Amino acid sequence: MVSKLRFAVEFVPQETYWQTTALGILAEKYGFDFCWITDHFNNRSVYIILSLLANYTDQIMLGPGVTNPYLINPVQTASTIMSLDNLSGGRAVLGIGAGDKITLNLLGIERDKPLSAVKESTQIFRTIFDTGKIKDFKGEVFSVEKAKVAFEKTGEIPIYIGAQGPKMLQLAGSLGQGVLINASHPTDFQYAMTQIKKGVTEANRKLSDVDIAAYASVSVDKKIENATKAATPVVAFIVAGSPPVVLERHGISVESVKPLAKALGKGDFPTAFGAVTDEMLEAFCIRGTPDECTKKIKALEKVGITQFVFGSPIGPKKRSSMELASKEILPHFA
Ligand code: F42
Repeated sequence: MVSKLRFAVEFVPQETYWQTTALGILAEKYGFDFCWITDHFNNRSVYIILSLLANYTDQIMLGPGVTNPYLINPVQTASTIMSLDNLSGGRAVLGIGAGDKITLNLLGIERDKPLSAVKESTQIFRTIFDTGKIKDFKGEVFSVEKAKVAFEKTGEIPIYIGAQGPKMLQLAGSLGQGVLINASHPTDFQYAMTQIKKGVTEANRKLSDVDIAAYASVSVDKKIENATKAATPVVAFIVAGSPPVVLERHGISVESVKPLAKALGKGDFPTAFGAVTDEMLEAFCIRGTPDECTKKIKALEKVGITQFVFGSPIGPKKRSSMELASKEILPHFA
């Protein structure tokens, strides 16, 4: 089978701007096709880092993965992404999602009607990207009387919807050029594919119109112990934040997660990380040697993904794990 899988990296901009920029430059050199930067107000600015990356790279696609419609009005986001598109010579992609409930709540923002907010944002983005303006838009969450952007985009700007829930996945199937699914196990993707297909069918589109991305938690190293050690804290946070339906899908009881979540809540990291089981690691990340990771990525490709994102932690050391992936994983999909 000829693989059509494309590869991406995800960076959380917690390091200095120059460290993340250097990693992005290396990601391009190592052959990754996309660089997604996460967006949370408590980290460094997603758009400042994307601008730097646009300046210091030539080929890799760049975008927020994902921004949300609650902190920034979608018209402003459309204009910002078109600016990034200009700056990067047509390499901008836009990831949009409902936003992280916990960080939004800290600002007193309720995620009111998340499905409508993401749907209407996507409609606003598409209209502005395609025509440079929008008029008389009346949705449930947003209304735009008249807005015109005074410049044109450089390339096509695909919109990716970050989705886990059934309705959001269906929305991505019906409206998105892509979907970013925060998961790492084939069982979650089988479920997601069913929902995406529903959306595709309803909108009279083809499945191949949607780039289906596994936004996975990955830890690759030559030694499994090192890979596991780096993955454990990330998996602890994923498990604590997973809805019961997702835990149950992997045979993990809600009861068994309570001590872990309680320890995390108190900032008792040794106890929380110590409560991470092999079962949890298997369900919520792809970890191991390059060969082990390759097998797991191939299993996801079989289910139907078309983009694979090396998400946090990537490995014990991001730079060397990206290089390892580039030399020993990506060639299996060439
Ligand atoms: N969030 C961030 O804040 N920053 C990031 O950098 C980020 C990256 C990211 C990458 C990939 C990814 O998949 C998600 C990512 N997220 C990030 C999280 C993202 O922002 C969302 O929080 C996450 O995807 C969860 O969204 P969800 O798809 O599970 O959707 C939620 C909101 C949900 O409840 N969905 C339901 C569903 O079935 O899909 C729909 C709920 C519904 O129908 N709501 C009604 C409506 O109109 O919206 C209202 C119902 C009512 O009673 O009010």
